[in-house]
Amino acid sequence: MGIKILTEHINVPGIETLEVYRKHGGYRSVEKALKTMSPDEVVEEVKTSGLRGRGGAGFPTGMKWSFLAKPEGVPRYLVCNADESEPGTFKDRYFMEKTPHSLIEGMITSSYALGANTSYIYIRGELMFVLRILEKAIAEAYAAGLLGKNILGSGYDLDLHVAPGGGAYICGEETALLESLEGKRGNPRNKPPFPAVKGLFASPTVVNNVESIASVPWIVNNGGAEYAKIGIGRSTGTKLFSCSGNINKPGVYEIELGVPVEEFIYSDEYCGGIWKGKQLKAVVPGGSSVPILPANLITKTAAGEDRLMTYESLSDGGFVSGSMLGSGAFIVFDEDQCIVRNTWNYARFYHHESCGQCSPCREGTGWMEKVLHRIEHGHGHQQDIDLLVSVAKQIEGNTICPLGDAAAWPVASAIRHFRDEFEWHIKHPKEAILPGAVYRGQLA
Ligand code: L3W
Ligand code: SF4
Repeated sequence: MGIKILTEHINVPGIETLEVYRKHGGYRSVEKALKTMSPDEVVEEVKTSGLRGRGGAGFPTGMKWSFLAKPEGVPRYLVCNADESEPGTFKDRYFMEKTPHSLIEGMITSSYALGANTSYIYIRGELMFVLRILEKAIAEAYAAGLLGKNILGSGYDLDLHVAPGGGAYICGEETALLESLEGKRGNPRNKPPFPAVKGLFASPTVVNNVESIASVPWIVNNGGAEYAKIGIGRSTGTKLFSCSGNINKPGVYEIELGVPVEEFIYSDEYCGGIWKGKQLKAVVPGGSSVPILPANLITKTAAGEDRLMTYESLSDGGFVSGSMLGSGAFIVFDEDQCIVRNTWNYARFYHHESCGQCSPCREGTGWMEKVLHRIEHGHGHQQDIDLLVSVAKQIEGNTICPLGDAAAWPVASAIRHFRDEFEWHIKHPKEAILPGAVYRGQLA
């Protein structure tokens, strides 16, 4: 069992209450930071820790905090992105539901570091039951003097609000989230300016994922240097993974970054191997927005090295500039899964969720969905495969927000790694549309 930073006490009965949470060391970071550290010292510890954003992009949290503009007389905000909607991602919901005070503690310590006196948790609209859990915990924190005026007699004030979204995936994009929080339609803004300069209500704002914020108390309690010792290379600390698909033990696992992917899939401590002893076909390591990797590339890189659960190791060899660790949604496909059907399913999702502001995304996601639909339903043409690649290329890098790239990558990577499966669908349409029909060529 590796070190547990976020989930050590997650199964303690009553941990969702302030009383039990405090008995297990809860809110120590608030006492330490507010009474013995300056805000800049907290920022320095987070920088030293090497903590990277857990929402998908892996951007260094301390660096983001140090970008926060501090004009005189202008309020600053911390906004927690709890709009978890990425297909395959359910770590933040699980975490908030089980241990809401961990997030609230992280919000107080982080808001203090940033000089924010009003902060928000923007939560996915479908998670009303989690919103109620958070609101109850926030009320307990106010009653105990951990929120509100003059927290623990330190002179620092913080008001914390929970705001539900309306259920649109795009509101998880940080600038769309801010628009939504301001009461407007959740359309992404052009960047720059980044939220750190002009964010909520045009004020400097930091937007961080739930898990990133919840990692801060441990860093404050133990020091950034201790955190940096956990993990490997530039992938420091622990990370939550939402594991789903054809595995024996789906669920949320906290791992020290650097565990070999093979161990993660097959060990009983984590995914427990492929369901019913079937053969592994492919893995989407970081949520539907990242490329799919075939079985032969998920445990070893093209150079034959062990692939590790890190930001650096999980890439598909230059196809995507960023990491494929993404939001930590580890989706496993066994030999009975159809890649074409799955790719169409993703395309349908992105088409539905596109906000429609930019033409490449608005039109391109629709075209990809239609072409994939016809291939999956036995009406594909040979040229459709290159057409899909061409549309994906024209979307990538040409849109306001990353939803365009997120729609293009799964399609382009599925074709890159499973082209023969697409060709089989087109050449054998009557066979391919039979219920349960799967191309098994690449498994031989
Ligand atoms: C100030 C600069 N700030 C960058 C900040 C920026 C943002 C962060 C990362 O997308 C990915 C996306 C999804 N001055 C700055 C700066 N920043 N340069 O750093 O920015 P960026 O643009 O690299 O990414 P992003 O817009 O945050 C996130 C991918 O995550 N994803 C989806 C996740 C979905 C969920 C969910 O449902 N919970 O997490 C999965 O892989 O495709 O590529 O804060 O402001 N010069
Ligand atoms: Fe909207 Fe898509 Fe453009 Fe993002 S890329 S702003 S979702 S149209």
